Amino acid sequence: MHSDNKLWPESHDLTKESLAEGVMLLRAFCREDAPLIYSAVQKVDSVSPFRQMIVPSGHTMSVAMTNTGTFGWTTDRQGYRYTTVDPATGQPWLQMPEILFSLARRAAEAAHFPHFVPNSCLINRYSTRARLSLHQDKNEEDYTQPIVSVSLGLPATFLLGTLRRSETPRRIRIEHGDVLVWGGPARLIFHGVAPIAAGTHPLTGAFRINLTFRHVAEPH
Ligand code: MD3
Ligand code: FE
Repeated sequence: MHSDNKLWPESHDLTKESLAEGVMLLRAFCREDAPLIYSAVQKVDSVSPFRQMIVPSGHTMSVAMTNTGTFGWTTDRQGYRYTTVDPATGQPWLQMPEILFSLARRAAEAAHFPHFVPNSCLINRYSTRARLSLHQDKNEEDYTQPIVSVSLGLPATFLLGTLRRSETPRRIRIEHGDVLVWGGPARLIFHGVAPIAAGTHPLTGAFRINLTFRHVAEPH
């Protein structure tokens, strides 16, 4: 248990807050389900292990990634893309566990996107100092559906930018169990994650885990 508030500050209550047009923050939305969600993450890891991917510049990402669902996001020296097969195993990504699918649907619905059908879930694992620099998510080719982001474990400072890379992003503290829904005008904003501070979380240990649920357009 983490009853000592000096070691683990009290968490947020369940609230719904609009951070910007199209950005809804659902505090503590999945805190109760977190152990089950984390078990599903471990199952995904057993099929397609977390790995640090290489970006086209040749640098290795500090964040380790895996995927579940029909499509998985990957990068290598050739570029960013969605694939149906995990390049590391030659096997399909694990079918999205029902607990993850239903969580994403419920969160989207709470943020007024009632028809969200995720077919891709990218799972990011951050250890101490891992970060994600400011970027846009542009590989899905379907910007009518939202992205649902679920955070577990160590807290993070989320960088909430605008449609312009040059504008200074807002810093939003995201904690275990928080869910963010990004849609409409927010779908193409620049965003990132500041370096994760060292710590230990009762469920995830030394990690922060983020799941992003997406609807990826079928190849045409
Ligand atoms: C806003 N992940 O995987 S989740 C990513 O915490 C990514 O691991 C971060 O950015 C993380 O691409 C942030 C929040 C998020 C995800 C996708 C978005 C915000 C977004 C796409 C468009 C706009
Ligand atoms: Fe992103």
